[in-house]
Amino acid sequence: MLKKLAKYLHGLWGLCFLSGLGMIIEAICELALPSIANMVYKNVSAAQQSGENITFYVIKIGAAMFGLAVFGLAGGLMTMKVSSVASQRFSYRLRKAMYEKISAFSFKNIDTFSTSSLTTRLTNDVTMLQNTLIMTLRILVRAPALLVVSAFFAFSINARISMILVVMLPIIGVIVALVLKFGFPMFRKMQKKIDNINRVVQENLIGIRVVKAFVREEREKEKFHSASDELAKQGSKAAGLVVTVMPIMMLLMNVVIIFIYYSGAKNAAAGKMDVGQISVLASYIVQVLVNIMMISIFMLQLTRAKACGERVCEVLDTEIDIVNPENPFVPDSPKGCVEFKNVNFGYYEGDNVLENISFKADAGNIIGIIGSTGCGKTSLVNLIPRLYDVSSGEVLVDGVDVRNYDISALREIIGVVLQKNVLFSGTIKDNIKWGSPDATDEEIIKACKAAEAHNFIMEQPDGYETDLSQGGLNLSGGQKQRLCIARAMIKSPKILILDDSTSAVDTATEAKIRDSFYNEFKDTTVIIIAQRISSVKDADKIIVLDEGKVDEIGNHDELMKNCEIYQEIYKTQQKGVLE
Ligand code: DCP
Ligand code: MG
Repeated sequence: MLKKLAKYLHGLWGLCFLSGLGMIIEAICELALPSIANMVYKNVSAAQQSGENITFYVIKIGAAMFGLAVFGLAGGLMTMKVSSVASQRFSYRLRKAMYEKISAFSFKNIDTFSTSSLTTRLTNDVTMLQNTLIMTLRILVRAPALLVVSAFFAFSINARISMILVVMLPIIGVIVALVLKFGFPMFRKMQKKIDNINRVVQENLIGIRVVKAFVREEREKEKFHSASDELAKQGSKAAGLVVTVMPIMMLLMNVVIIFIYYSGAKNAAAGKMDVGQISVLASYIVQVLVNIMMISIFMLQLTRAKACGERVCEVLDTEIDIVNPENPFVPDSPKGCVEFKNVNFGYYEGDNVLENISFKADAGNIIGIIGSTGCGKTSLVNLIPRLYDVSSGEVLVDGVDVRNYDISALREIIGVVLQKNVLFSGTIKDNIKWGSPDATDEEIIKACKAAEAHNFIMEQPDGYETDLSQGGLNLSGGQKQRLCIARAMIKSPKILILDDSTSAVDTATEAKIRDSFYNEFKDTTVIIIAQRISSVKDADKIIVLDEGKVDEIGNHDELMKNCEIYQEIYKTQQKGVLE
């Protein structure tokens, strides 16, 4: 994992080095100042006894100490600045890489991560890694350096007393190892709880209208409270573990200090040490222990970062299951012929949503698909632009398996109006131009006229320049559907797939849209999924699906003769009309 993440530090190692250098400068100045002060103290006492004038000496040393302090400060500031820049760049690159990866995800990949979890991973988890990097750059060099130098001084003053450090190290090591062992799963759980909060908030915000319509505000609030509560509990558990470390460390430190004073006193009584030496020794040993503590806290941060790092790597390592083949096929003059050959399909291993589907749609045909809800209509058409791959069998476009196509080239010749369609914030024109970024105004108007959208667009306050709110909320359901159809039509696709996309449009308008397929899109193969027989009645072929299998294929008249399911649907719909 470290190796993978270190990749994003490429070119930033110079900054990391500068940051370490700054820290070393600061540490040296910090260690030198007390020793100089000690020396001044000794010289001044000696001078006082001999009656020498030392004003100039004090000013000189004072200035030197001031200079040293400023130098140390400069080192510290450099580290701050450089480590911030390095970690910001690191997180920027990491986020960018993740975002690019997620953009390349297939529908199936997206199904495995929830959007809320992806959001947490892109934001919270990356920020955690960024903070850890800053901490690493600021502590990693400084703490070990101070530790080693202080330990060296301590041992040079009195090696026997300093041996206490050797005794303490394994004890501290065991405590830290235990905390890390129990801490990691806690931190991982904590990130999951953050996912959960994001999910609750996202669902609530996206579905706020439904929430209000069903007067579910109180329940939603409760859901949010319980999610926050769980996070808080998990957070305090983890924090509880971390805070227990502190008192234990303090206790150990105090034990050490008592030991030093006790043995120091014995040595002093025997005339082996003076009081000054004892206090300097104590301060160096405390310095060593403080830095061990810093390193332990840093290790805890690392454990938390490890949990986040794994989650980030999970995204980066996801194998995208729908990718371009080795020698992708790019069609010169696509015709739009679609053929299914013994296609089986499921969303997971052992799932059978579509079974043994075979049919052929010649170029320019209009194909209707009809069947009860949940029978697999959407799943079937999703296979044509390769939004999902078949489990077995083949889907052919112009005689070539869609898996051999260059994905972009394949999707370029297909216009899709998905069942769950969305518009984006921006003007109506911007939204239509999604289908074809270089479209001229005439082409836009032509597509909108064909989709029966032109008239209502002209009634909007700014016509084609009218701003749409997020998701096109300021339009009616039927208006939205017609814009989505126009967006797909403007591509002049060879294959046009309409998944239940006129369900909110009145029958008269729908008939007009259908007429434009016959008149203006003669060469386009149109696949219409519909609930109403009237929507598919004039199709060249109608596929009747039943529980993932083809029940019957034929035109309206043929099906009326020999397809029971079709007759049944027709009867119930006629009944509604006659009554
Ligand atoms: N399904 C699934 N995972 C998905 C989408 C669907 O497991 N990501 C399941 C739910 C259904 C079956 O697959 O049992 C077929 O779903 P379709 O969306 O293909 O069904 P229809 O499009 O025919 O239904 P509707 O008329 O309601 O749109
Ligand atoms: Mg559907």
